[in-house]
Amino acid sequence: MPLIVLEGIDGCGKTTQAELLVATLAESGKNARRLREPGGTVLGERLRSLLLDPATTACPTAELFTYLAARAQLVDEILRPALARGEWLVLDRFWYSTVAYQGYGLGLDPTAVTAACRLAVGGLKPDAALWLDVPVAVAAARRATGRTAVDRIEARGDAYQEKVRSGYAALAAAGDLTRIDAEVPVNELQAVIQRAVLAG
Ligand code: T5A
Repeated sequence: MPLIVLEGIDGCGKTTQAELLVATLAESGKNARRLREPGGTVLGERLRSLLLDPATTACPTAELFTYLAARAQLVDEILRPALARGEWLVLDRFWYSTVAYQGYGLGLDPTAVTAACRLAVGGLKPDAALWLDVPVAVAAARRATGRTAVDRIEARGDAYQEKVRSGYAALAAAGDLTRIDAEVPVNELQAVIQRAVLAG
């Protein structure tokens, strides 16, 4: 099961869990690493800076295609070659984020967004895609303890995060994501994720 995706609203705890999962996989002898979206390539990291910079102005469609450009490059330059070498990849966000954030969050047609995502990933399918679900207020409190600067997407506030969460719920209802209750301590969540990944 080499491609594992963790998803969720801002501050749900994905990055913490992605790092723990990579460590567990490495301990069991797997060649594993974490990659983040947008990012992971020179182009992707540059686009990430633009996308998260509060000084950037981008209409919803421009934002959509910028995320997709970062993803297309990551798939082509990093994901496919690494998977072909047998590496295990833990991906901090994938196309589900685009449907949730730009589709449900910004009001672009989720069906059209999904079709555009399909083009960007060229048929690449994860072996497990887990949605770490927490209420918006819990994620906001976690973010507040963890970091200082608020990026362009986070600055949209709780009402936006609620729409994004409803997008994840729709993806889970459609069978695209497996929902995991993430409103639990880090070590408990780690055990649940490990079981879900190993069960796959
Ligand atoms: N985006 C992304 C789009 O709009 N469209 C797209 O297509 C894509 C790919 C990317 C931004 O871009 C948007 C989404 C994002 O807004 P990001 O870095 O992925 O940026 O965004 P964040 O989700 O904000 O990443 P964070 O690192 O801030 O949050 P995480 O990864 O969810 O949470 P984490 O692990 O850093 O934890 C946050 C804090 O909570 C604590 C941690 O110690 C930390 O302090 N914590 C817990 N506390 C209690 N219990 C637990 N179980 C905890 N787990 C973690």
